[in-house]
Amino acid sequence: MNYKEQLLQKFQKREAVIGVIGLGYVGLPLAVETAKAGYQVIGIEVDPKKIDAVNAGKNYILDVNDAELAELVKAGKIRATNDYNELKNADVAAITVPTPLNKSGDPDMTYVDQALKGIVPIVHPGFLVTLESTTYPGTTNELMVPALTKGGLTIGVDVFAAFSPERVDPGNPVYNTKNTPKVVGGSTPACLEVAGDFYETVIANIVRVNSATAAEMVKLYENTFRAINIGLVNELAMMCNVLKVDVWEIVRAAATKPFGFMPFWPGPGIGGHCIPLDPSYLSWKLRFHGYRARFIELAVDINSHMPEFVVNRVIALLNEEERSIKGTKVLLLGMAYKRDIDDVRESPALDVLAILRRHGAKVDYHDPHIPKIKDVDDHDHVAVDDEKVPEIHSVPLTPENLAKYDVVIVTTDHTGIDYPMVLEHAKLVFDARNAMVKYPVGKAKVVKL
Ligand code: SAJ
Repeated sequence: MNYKEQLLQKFQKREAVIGVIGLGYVGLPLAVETAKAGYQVIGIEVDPKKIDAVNAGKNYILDVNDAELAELVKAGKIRATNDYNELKNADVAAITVPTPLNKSGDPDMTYVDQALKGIVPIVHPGFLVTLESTTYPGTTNELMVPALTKGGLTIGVDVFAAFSPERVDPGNPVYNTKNTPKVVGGSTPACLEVAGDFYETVIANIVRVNSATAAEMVKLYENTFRAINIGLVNELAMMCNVLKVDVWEIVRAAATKPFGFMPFWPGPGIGGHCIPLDPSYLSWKLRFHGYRARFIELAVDINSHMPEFVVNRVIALLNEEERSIKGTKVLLLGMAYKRDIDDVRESPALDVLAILRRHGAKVDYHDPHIPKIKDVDDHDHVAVDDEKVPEIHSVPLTPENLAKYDVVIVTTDHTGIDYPMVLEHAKLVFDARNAMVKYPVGKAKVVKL
């Protein structure tokens, strides 16, 4: 029996041991679903706090069921470690580490490189490595395969490599790791067969494509589609502001078209670890082939301008009352990058905060999901994790506190906010998310994006 058949048999009998590299918002849900499918799962994680939490059966990911994780850990089906040697008898390693952009906007493959450095010494004949982290087209074949085969193994014969993009929508109440169709592309047909068969035992619906590069492109297209359409509706918001029409009414009415249309909504910009970054992986790669991805560049330009647009709108409102932004007290309602989650990564609210600060405004925030953040650095206006950077805390949303602020800006439309109370006690509200639309008018003056 050859190595491919050995692996396929182990998958059928759930005898394979599965490593998941990176136990974040992608890796931990994958580890749980893989263990629930009957496999022994070993999570490799660099953060000791996460390792201890998992081994204590304590969940820290919104989309993972606390009791399920605790039960699987108690049954010994999942454990976490930072030692790759614990994978020496494993059969599969799924890489689910971050793939950020660096300061110059180029892909930062540090975490993928670190994962490969850990896997290569333990990889053995009859081993499957799948990459799930969103990355530039060609990563699997140009970066991962050479690393796995430099010790003499042959791809598609004794070692198998595939790309299978994560499609996690944090906080989505309907779609999760188990029921979201999973695209899989192999470095060779045998790699596709092995990876497809593995994922088929864990996830309901597998979509096989002809190559790892095709699978990489599928993911980038999905997220580029979103970034460009969000950019389009953000430009529509700027056009509506010029024409003095209500962009929210325009989109709402357009969305009544039952075919050939999909609504996107304007906002203060785009955040998260995917949509702001992933399209740049595609444009970066194409630049090496002398091709300029103009739609992507334009979407990045418009979306990254939205925090400035929001601040300029507020400055114009104050100007109407012959007041300056300097010294104005502003409360940002929402710091998370989207509603009902606790993640501030790339959040546009951080940019709004930094820009307001640069104009001399006095800014606080309230976010029920985010009790504190690292203060924002005016220079590159990104919350830094440096220990010495002070923290700023979410202020309680009370009538007394609201009365202290000249302007309230709705930057994230969390559902758990007492909007009627804000409308009653705030003076001026700039609603960048149209969160107030369904509430009766109160004393506050409300202006929408
Ligand atoms: N946003 C808008 N207007 C919109 C939609 C989104 O301004 O109409 C903003 C959001 O507020 C947020 C950013 O864009 O700041 C990204 O929003 P998102 O809904 O795309 O959320 P993510 O990045 O958490 O998750 C996305 C997934 N979202 C959906 O499919 C709804 C999906 O694209 C990917 O599975 C995931 O990124 C990923 O990990 O790639």
